Amino acid sequence: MVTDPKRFIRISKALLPALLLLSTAGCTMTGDDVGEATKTGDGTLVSASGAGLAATDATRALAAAGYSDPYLGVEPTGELHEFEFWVDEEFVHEPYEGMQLWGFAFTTDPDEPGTVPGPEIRVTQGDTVRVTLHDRAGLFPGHTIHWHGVDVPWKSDGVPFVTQDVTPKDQDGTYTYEFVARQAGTYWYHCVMEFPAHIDAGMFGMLIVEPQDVEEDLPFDREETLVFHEMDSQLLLAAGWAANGNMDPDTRHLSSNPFDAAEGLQRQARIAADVAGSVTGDATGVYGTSEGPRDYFPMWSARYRPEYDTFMIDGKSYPDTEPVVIKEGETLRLRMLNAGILHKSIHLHGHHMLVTHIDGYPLDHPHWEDTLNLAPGERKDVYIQGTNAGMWSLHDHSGSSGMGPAVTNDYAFPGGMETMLVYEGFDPEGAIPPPEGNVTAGDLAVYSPRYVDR
Ligand SMILES: [Cu+2]
Repeated sequence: MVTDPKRFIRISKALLPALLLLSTAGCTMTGDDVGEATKTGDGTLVSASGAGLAATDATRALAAAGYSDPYLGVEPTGELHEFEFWVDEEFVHEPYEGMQLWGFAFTTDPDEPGTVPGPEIRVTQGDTVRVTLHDRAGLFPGHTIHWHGVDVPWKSDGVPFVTQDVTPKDQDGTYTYEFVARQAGTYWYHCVMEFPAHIDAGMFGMLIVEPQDVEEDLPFDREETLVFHEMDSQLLLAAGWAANGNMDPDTRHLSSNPFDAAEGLQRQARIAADVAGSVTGDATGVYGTSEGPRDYFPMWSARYRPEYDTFMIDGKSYPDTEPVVIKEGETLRLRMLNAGILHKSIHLHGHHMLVTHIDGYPLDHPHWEDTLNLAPGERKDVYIQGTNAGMWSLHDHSGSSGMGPAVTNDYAFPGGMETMLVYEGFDPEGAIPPPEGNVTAGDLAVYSPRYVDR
């Protein structure tokens, strides 16, 4: 069966005492009848594994009022989706032309390079997901996968040193995660090792769980996903250089501001010291003389002090971001994820966005926004209606002290977390043509020809 979140009517606190009296009946249930009981909100409770749960009076009263997870009663479909994941530790990241960085990326084929974001996992609510991570950790301390927002069995939660070993040499270099995807909606997965360094380097992807009954969702014509995340290019250049010997911070780095050079050199020296310590396993090098070695595991985690200067949507920075396409008259569902650790403020020009889901769950009352907060780790689904043909900027409006504004590449506007909502078949006559010859930051402010060509 499928629970219907829309039927979950929240009952006011005033009714709680009455419900408390009504809900004192026996509370232990079998797995067969808990689903229906949850749906009707009669005070029974289902555990994350789908089994009935003996709950306290307080817990049952809250459940009776509708405050229990409507998805936990969803029964498994019996459908199994198996995936094999590897980590590409020599991933060459090219967020925009002229900027190549070293990174980590997931791949489902050990002979193919990884991708950022990683492979999208899309299953139906109630399906079983089984992912085997092949951790070929060589220089680096290993990886895990956390299923962000999904209520998985605890041994599948991917928290290093808590739910699993991290350098699983004693497990044939693999670790298997398995769970029933009971929660419908927009979720994601990411490595937790040395958080957030491995995520910044590219270790994340979308996990989308379709409802068993599509009628549960508001209708839409077209769907897109957008993942926002940021990097410290200097740190990754220096780390790649130290680890692989093939990333030269001087030649790979496209600096648009010569006055940054002195600061850049200082940062490289600082990073090189941190990374050299990490790669050689020399804890003294990692932690320096002021802190001294620490006495809990692992001693060899690198210092990570990012100064973000590279801002990406789906692993690309403007003008290399992919446009979002819509057709006049249709409704687009946009699933947005903030995989980075900076707050985002997503602004769409020319339209308002109907916010329908937060963290996978449908809102009781969807609402309209034009500037949408997206906290680190958060997902928001919005519906956009094609009511205003043209080319419209869709970008992060934020920036914070010490970091670049999000619409810059290496601190120069325009770039970063910027893309365009483009109408299919729209005649771009009147769009400003790209300049000839040398492209300055100001010149780049015009729309890229790649958008006009579509
Ligand atoms: Cu990792």
